Amino acid sequence: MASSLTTFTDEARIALDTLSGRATGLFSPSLRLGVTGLSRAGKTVFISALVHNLIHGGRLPLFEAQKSGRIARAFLEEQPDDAVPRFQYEDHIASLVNDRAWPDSTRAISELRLTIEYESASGWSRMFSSGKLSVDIVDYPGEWLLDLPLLGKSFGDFSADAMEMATLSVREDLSRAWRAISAEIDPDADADEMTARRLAESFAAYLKACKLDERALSTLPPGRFLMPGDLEGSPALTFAPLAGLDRRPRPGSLHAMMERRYEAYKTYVVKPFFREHITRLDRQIVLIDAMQALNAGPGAMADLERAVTEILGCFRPGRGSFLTDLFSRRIDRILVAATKADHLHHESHDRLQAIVRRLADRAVARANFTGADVDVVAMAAVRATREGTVKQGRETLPVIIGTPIADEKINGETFDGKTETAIFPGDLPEKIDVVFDVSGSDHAQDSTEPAIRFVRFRPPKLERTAEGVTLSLPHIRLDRALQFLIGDHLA
Ligand SMILES: Nc1nc2c(ncn2[C@@H]2O[C@H](COP(=O)(O)OP(=O)(O)OP(=O)(O)O)[C@@H](O)[C@H]2O)c(=O)[nH]1
Ligand SMILES: [Mg+2]
Repeated sequence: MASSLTTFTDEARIALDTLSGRATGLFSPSLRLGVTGLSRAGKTVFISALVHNLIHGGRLPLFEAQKSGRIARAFLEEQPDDAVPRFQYEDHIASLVNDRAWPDSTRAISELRLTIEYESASGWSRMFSSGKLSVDIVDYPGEWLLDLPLLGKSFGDFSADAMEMATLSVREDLSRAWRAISAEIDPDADADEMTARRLAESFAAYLKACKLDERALSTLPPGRFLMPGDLEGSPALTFAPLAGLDRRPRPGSLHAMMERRYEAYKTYVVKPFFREHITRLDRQIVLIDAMQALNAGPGAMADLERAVTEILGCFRPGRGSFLTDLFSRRIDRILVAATKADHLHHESHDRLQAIVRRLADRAVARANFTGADVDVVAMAAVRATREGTVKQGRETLPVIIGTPIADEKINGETFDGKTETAIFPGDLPEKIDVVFDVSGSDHAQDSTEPAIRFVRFRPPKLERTAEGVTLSLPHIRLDRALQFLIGDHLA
């Protein structure tokens, strides 16, 4: 009797929660915006700059609601999810603005609620709508997202795919040590913890090597191998793909052990993450570090394209995909954004955008993907450079001017982190085909001079008005990104 009473009250409470949830949804609409990208792509900087510009009324001419003066106020509110770490906006801004240093790497999920009070554009909706929109911004590692395809793969498929990727020319040397260890191992031998650990560690070392700067390769799953968080050392992270799997695992064998751990990884890591976070998103921005991939050559570009293809496939799986059933809401707009465009002179910004467009179009065509609007932008969430010209003989060269970070080098010169320097960044090619042409990749990677000269700059010194008020962070096309991601909800 007592237990059925509890059940009744519980159910009643759930029903009430749902009702009040609906009611809140009605009076204060909210929009969940996912921000992802592989590590160092620029997620933290993007969110910080976006929020800072909205709160401080930054210059956003392409963001219609702001341009037409309809935004009354934007402010931070308590986020709705108590169990998710808060995006530490104040810390990141302090480091960007006060220290002129880039914020620390974040490497996990975090969330922030930004509420915008606005006036509706049409008189009709002004009468009915509350003019308040809460944007829940969720920052999460792209590496975790790339785990999603694992849900549809058996341990055998996962192993076969990993082996195939490992022997591609861009990865073949990095994976050699792991492949050597794995070749000596008999999957049918008795399960042994030390063997499992040795395999998992060498596999993780290979994945980490792929990420290093000069290679700039995007990662392969499992994503938590690079960012284990509190799962470090747990059995669910102590496995690796195996070579030569041609039959069902014998109970008690290494094969059986690895398979069980792989399934545990899917159950305890991958599924909860998607259920709790990804399936609730409305809008998504995917940040890519195209500059770094361009610098590393066509092999890295092809690899980036593969990662974007997989990422897009996760958001809007087409019919017949096992992922379709997992989604409760549907993402209807996705923006693929190349950040750090302030490393190029503005004449090259459109070329960078064209490169991203090509990459995204091909990714959309290849991914099993339906429905959502996909747009692209070349932008800089925080513009660290200004533009100028330098006379060299008779020529006038377009340059970018900024303060290179201490210990950055160009042509043998090492910077001290204090001096402003003009740099001729080079141009992106007019014909964008060459940056995708893998057939010429050996040549491109061998050539000592990359097409663009790339140094990292410190964040900019912020201008102050005559009254001593600090202006908001400068950017390139951040307003265009904002318009696409949330503009229609402020109409
Ligand atoms: N010049 C310039 N550099 C940028 C910009 N955005 C990011 N960067 C550089 O890229 C680095 C990584 O940016 P983050 O925003 O920390 O990247 P993240 O994706 O949050 O990285 P993780 O937290 O490690 O996953 C920064 O430390 C900057 O050096 C930008 O708009 N302009
Ligand atoms: Mg971050």
